[in-house]
Amino acid sequence: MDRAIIIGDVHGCYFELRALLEEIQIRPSDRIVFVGDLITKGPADREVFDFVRATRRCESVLGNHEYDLLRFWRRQDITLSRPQRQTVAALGGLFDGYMEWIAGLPKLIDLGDQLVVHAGLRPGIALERQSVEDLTSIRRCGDSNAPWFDQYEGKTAVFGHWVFNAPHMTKNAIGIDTGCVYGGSLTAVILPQRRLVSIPAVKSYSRKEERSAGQHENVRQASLSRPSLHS
Ligand SMILES: [Mn+2]
Repeated sequence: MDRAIIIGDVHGCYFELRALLEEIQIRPSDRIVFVGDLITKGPADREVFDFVRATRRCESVLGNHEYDLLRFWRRQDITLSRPQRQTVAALGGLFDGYMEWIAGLPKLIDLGDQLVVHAGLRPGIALERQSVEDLTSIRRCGDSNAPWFDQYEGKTAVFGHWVFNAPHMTKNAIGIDTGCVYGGSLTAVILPQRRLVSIPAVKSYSRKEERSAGQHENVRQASLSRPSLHS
């Protein structure tokens, strides 16, 4: 049976990515889909970008960090965070080429029975009307300010962005960012079986304080609730 392997936020953790693919025993017929945030905060941004670009069956949706770099490249009004500036430096003279590739990434991939997005979907809004900001950054919404995935009832969405201690699996949403770059693990979910595979991080590559300024409020709010929140 053809499988889709959905991989959580890599954030430059190339070693763990290769170990994860090894553990899964990738087959030629597998479709490999990343939830975005391939880069920033980790040790090997270029290697991860190069691997995903060069491997024909790999795809990725746009993450908030790719989106921020894209806006910076397009000279839109954005101030990069320190980890993002380090990524720009790591990409060096090849930055333009990487950004041309990033500019072509989809914001959402529809696998048929499941969707793949970076952050999530705004409940009650049609797929084609979801904003790029919501798709790459949504966390909480509505009058209750509850997590989007506790309110969403559409086609099963596989997402990253929200760091969980363990994969968060419900009928309509599967969260697979288990915080590899913070010393957690890199997780994949294999569809349609919903089998989870995780590889522990070799070490913590980034402290959780290193976030862009605009996210601090979310983080304070999240520290009161059970699942920990990081970008
Ligand atoms: Mn993110």
